[in-house]
Amino acid sequence: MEELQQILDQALAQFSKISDEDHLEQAKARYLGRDGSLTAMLKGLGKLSAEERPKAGARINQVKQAIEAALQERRDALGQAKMAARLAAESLDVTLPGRGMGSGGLHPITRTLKRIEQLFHSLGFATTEGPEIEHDFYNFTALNIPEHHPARAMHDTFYIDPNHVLRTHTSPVQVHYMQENKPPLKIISAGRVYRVDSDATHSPMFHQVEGLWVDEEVSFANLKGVVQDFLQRFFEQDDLEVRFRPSFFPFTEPSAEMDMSWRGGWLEIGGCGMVHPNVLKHVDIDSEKYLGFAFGLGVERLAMLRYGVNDLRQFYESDLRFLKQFN
Ligand code: 2U9
Repeated sequence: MEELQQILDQALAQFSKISDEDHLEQAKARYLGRDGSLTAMLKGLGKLSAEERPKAGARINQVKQAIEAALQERRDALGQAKMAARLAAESLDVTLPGRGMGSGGLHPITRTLKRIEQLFHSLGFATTEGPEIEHDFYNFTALNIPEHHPARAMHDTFYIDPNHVLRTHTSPVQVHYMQENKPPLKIISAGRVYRVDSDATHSPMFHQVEGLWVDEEVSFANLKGVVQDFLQRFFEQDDLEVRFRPSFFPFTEPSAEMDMSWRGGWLEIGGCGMVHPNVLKHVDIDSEKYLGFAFGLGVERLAMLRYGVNDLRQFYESDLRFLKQFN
């Protein structure tokens, strides 16, 4: 019986030192396993007399239950310690401030385009779009740009093949529109255009906005009014003045360059004119009955002036420090 007490003391002492679940199960085998010390004692009961056996059996069972209880207690304690360690390791401080998500913004040129379109919509112009790769008929021929005009040269225009170019202006969009719609027409087309040119004020890809108004009675005076009204609203400057200087474009006659008043001087801002009769003829509009005016503005130029940017290339360098300033 003393031996039983020793086994129990030993088991309890051993279990309390174990801090690993696998080791605990191995230790259990030493007492309760097939070759365990307590199992050996149970087997030994047969050698006892019938008188001694029940008492001894009851005592062994008592110790067995005590060992099993201690084992279970230790298992629970180890399980709880394991869970506590895991919770501590994976803990999340829900009181920390959130990291947030970087929200993107519109490119300054996109913002400028939207603003331009909005202002022309309010003047009754519809917006049109067209492809950036154009047949030379739409980019040049229909716009009265003759076969050997320098604008058609390889050093000015990006050719896809001998008959297709990256559009050099947005005017071909208006040619498509005039083929598909009858006057009166009042449209603007804005978008990317391409020219072989690159320095602080020229990018090989840039944006234009062009306006076209074709009707039975439209005049150069209407053109001046529309352009001035647009520029005054775009720059939020009611006393902004516009000046027209005679010029030449193959697709307009008469033609003019447009300047606007800026910091006490004049700044060239675009070109314009009355649509050349040959352009109307190319799209089967009766040039005796209808006439129209057209104008073109450089979008980067407008954006640079409005935002105070002095190098056009900054728009296309994808430098977030620059771009973030507009959002
Ligand atoms: C059609 C007929 C005529 C559009 C015009 C200009 C003059 C012009 C420049 C402004 C700055 C190009 O981006 S820029 O360098 N544009 O000077 N544009 S008249 O004339 C048209 C358009 C469409 C059917």
